[in-house]
Amino acid sequence: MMSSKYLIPISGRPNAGKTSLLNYLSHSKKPVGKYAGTTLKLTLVPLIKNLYLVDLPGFGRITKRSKQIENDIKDEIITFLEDSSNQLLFTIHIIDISTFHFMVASLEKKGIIPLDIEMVQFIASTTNSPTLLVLNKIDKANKTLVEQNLNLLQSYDLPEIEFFLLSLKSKDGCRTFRNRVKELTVKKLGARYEHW
Ligand SMILES: Nc1nc2c(ncn2[C@@H]2O[C@H](COP(=O)(O)OP(=O)(O)OP(=O)(O)O)[C@@H](O)[C@H]2O)c(=O)[nH]1
Ligand SMILES: [Mg+2]
Repeated sequence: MMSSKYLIPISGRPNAGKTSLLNYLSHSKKPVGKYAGTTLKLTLVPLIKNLYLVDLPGFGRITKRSKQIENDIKDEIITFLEDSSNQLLFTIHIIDISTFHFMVASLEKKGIIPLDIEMVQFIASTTNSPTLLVLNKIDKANKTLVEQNLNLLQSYDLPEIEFFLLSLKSKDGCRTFRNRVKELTVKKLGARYEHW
């Protein structure tokens, strides 16, 4: 890698739990909220020297905001990913598993590809880096719903992806995920990136 500043972006729809995940990984306390659209600005949070997590604003429907703001956000995310592609170690995409399956079912009736799928495909093609797909809020989903979601995701033509089931509320699966993030970071940047 040429650049001296490395980035790990966290993308996902509004309210999926991006900021909650960032807070967990970086021990920070950025605001999280019940309503979609809590984070509207792209925010860099340091993890360790020269390595930052990037909290991307949620793309898609945002509570009480105009279509124009949603489109501006989408453009901002796309520009960021294109401009910083050589600084990205890998990308984290997060989905709310308690609503994903239902949302996709209603979209499919209209013949629309879900934004999450488009986003993961876009990230892979633009950045050429692997994606970690986090299925969050498993505390709100039973076993059947989890399986339905996994089957659904596997029915799409997705690039090189690793799945993680977790809950940022109960913290189930969080440690495994953190370890994988560290492992990948160390693999890319070396052992001095182990201690965060
Ligand atoms: N039950 C449950 N709630 C969660 C979990 N993770 C996050 N939440 C809640 O979901 C809501 C949204 O979380 P955020 O972290 O703000 O989501 P975000 O993706 O950053 O949302 P925006 O900034 O609006 O795009 C908050 O009320 C969180 O407390 C989880 O694993 N289980
Ligand atoms: Mg947020």
